[in-house]
Amino acid sequence: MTIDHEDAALLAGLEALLGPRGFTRDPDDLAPWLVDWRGRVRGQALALLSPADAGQVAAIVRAAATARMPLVPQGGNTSMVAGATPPAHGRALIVSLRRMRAILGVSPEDGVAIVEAGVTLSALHEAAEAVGMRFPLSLAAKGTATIGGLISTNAGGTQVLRFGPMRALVLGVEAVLPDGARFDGLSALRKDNRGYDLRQLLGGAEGTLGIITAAALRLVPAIGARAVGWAGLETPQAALGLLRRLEAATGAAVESFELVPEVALDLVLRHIPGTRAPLAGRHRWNVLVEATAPTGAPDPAGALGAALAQAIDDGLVADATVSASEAQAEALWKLRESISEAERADGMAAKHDVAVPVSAMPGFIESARQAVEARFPTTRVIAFGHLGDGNVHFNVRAPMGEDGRAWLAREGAGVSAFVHDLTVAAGGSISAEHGIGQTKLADYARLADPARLAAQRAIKAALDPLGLMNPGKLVPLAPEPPAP
Ligand code: FAD
Ligand code: 2HG
Ligand code: ZN
Repeated sequence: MTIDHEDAALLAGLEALLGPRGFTRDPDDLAPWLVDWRGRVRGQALALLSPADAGQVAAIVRAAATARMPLVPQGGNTSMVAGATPPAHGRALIVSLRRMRAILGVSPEDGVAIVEAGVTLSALHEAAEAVGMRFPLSLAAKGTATIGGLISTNAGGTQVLRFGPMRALVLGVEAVLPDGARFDGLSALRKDNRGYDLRQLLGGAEGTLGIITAAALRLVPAIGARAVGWAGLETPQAALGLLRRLEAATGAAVESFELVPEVALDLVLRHIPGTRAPLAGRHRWNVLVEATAPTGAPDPAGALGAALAQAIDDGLVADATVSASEAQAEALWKLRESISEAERADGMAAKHDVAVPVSAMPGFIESARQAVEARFPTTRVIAFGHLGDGNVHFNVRAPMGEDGRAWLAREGAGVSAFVHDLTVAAGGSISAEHGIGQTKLADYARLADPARLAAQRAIKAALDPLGLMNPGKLVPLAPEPPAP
């Protein structure tokens, strides 16, 4: 990319501000951050900026506004929708929050952790556990995904059933707005009714309204015990029936309920070293369920085991097991959490993250699979995930033996449009938890309610009139007015 005189001056100023640890233009340093986690979307950037504190973030944003330079906020770059991947054309700078990883405070009394935006989810888990608390949101990318990225995508994960998504856990944020102003909303008040809630607006904004530099997050007491069960059954409908039974039988101790089709388990067993089948036989569908108990309460393994045994006797479940140790619990979770990695190792897929009303999801999974396989013969559907939230990842894999990348380039948009049309027809959302990013932008623009789009564009224009914050993500451009 050629650089004009003004951009060269901007880059020199930023290099002086950030120093060698915070500024690089070396192609080898940039390479991993120019491509999305799935390896589907590539972009380009003039430099990778890694500020050390919120003051440096504000200085970057002000300098970029003066130079009309687009900025792409980036955390762990684990986005499933290429939300943190810079644009393929034009000028942009990546602003990585990864150096800002201080745990600023953890208060068991207030049930609050205050952390910088670059802290990983795993580091937050550890900090909370160290004081007898826990942060009740988890997902497979926890070692890499950052608090800033999780808030900006309003991430879900495997505990939404009980604790809600990221937005429900954010008590306050500190952010730099597109004009360089610093918004200090870290006070973590449990009640605060001063009008529009900027904290919630920045949550799920995918970096289009500013850069989050720190957050105050809700903690809950650490658990006393947990039990993880794995059940094999015939249909998603049976799985949902099982969830309702388990909730009743365990006194609402269920906090995760994840659907795993046979095909996903097969991929994990084939591609992920150290995994083994949890049950003796094979089952078209499986669920992983976790039940927890507070300190001092009876171990939930008893109630969970009894309820699963009853479900077998009643013919709802074919076979089941309950973890007898923490190592067994971890081994069962590894089967569920490795699905994305195993699917990636297996080849390309058109990925979808759909929500429909919970009770409609079993029917949707079956009817949408049949429709996709009829319309795109030889593709292979893999639908897994958060059944209890009415959200599955309805991924469509390339036909066997085809070059997956070529197939995706040729058919991907058509397959996704087809799946998204079915989702909207079922009253659903084309993004349950991953966001819109780049990969869902066209279908979002095509299918979203016009009032929603207009309000979203108005908010973007009001807060980021120059359109410099993560352009090309989340907010579709308004259509060109018709020629006179
Ligand atoms: P990035 O990918 O770096 O960025 C994501 C978005 O946030 C981008 O738009 C970026 O511009 C913006 N952003 C990042 N940091 C900031 C900041 N400080 N300020 C403003 N904007 C910012 N997601 C789920 O919801 N549920 C799951 O179960 C789940 N499982 C996953 C499993 C795997 C194996 C992987 C790879 C991903 C998974 N994801 C899941 C998706 C992903 O982990 C989440 O979207 C996560 O929130 C992204 O965090 P990140 O730090 O990697 O953000
Ligand atoms: C999960 O639930 C993630 O494991 C990733 O949201 C989903 O890889 C996917 O499609
Ligand atoms: Zn998910």
